[in-house]
Amino acid sequence: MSLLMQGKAINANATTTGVSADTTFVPSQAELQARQRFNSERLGIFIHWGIYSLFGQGEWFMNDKNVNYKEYAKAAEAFYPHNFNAEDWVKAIKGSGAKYICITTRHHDGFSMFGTKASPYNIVDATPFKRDIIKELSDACHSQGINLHFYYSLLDWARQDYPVGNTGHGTGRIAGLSDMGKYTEFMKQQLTELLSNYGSIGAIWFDGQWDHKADEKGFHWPLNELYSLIHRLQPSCLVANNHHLSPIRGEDIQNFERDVPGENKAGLSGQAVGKLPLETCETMNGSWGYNCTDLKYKSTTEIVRLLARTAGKGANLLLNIGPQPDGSLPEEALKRLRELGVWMKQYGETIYDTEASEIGEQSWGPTTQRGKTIYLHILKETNGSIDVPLKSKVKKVYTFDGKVPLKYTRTKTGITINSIVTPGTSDAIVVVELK
Ligand code: H79
Repeated sequence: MSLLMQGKAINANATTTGVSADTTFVPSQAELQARQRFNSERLGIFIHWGIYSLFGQGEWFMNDKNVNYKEYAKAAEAFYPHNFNAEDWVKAIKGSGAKYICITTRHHDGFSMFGTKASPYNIVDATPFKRDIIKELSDACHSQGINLHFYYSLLDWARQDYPVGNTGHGTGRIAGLSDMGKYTEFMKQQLTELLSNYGSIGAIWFDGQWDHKADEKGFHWPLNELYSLIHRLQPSCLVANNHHLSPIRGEDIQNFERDVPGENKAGLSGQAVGKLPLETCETMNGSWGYNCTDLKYKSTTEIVRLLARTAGKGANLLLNIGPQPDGSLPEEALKRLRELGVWMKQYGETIYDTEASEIGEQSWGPTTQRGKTIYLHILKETNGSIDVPLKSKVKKVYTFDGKVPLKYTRTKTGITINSIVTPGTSDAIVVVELK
């Protein structure tokens, strides 16, 4: 925790990002406090919603099927999510035990899901629905008491002024019309709106920086400008950037896409784990935006285990839902929110406001710690005992459920706990109290 309080704990790594970092940046007190708040929350819900939901093939549909941006825009004219109810969304999400919501305000397709004066291509001006769903959601979040974060794409497959990068080559933009200065002004205007019209915002979550590689001559992401604008408009608003690289100054969160920090199974998160608050984002099924052919949802048990594993690394889990074109959340997602809520009510104490313990992750599962209390999350079948490497002296060992004392013996490297009954539950939790 204490490291989070030090400005110098930020890893300045400008050379690998193609971005000129502000080496003089020092986070404000409000920002440092917000990092601590974020770092205690442990569970957030990600929402990927845009006009792409109408196509039912995820948020990369425009790129994947090389849809001309003018044809794609016709979906806006048919976007009328009559079942959207922000209060219901927030109630269901809060019920899961999540402490924050991160929603796509504008994804790579370039469509703004909020009322913006920077472009007519937005939910208020370009759809028959005409409602600012971000406004409705922010009102519901503030009244129900849950933090709201904004996803914001740095790349845009529909704007001529955005210099074409590694993606969106088949969306009909004419080369030679790019103007990064103009595009930067557009982003700054939108970020100003997002941080002026929707109350207090917990974080801006950037994505898409990887669309331009560092070595491309003449191209520079204006991150300094964007970050300092955010810090100036809302000093407690955190900056996250899902660039799959080490964080640079001005950022507050290190993101890992589809991976527990330190693992790189999905291939997007090879960067070293740093000292900033950590966040893993992952889908409930296999898609971010609504995908009508993807009904392969993770079980609640799998999600609970992922949550225990991310918490065991000292990271938050940002768990995604892709709302349907009518504005409702898929029933399978609602079911998991309810089931997660039941689990968090009972076991949240072992997740919220914890940190990675000195034990780390063992063959039987991850561990979390608050003060002198360590929680062993036993996720795998054991043969009746587990070895726990431990330097500190032990006061008591007992089951979290029912507080039943467990016998243990000292070993050279720690303790061996006997009479471990691995249950049929998602996570058998044993508490170790240190002296
Ligand atoms: O918003 C969700 C996704 O749409 C977005 N991030 C999550 C949170 C996302 N975009 N891309 N990806 C996820 C996968 C990244 C693929 C990449 Fe590449 C591989 C980026 C860089 C290497 C392929 C090659 C795409 C661009 C270049």
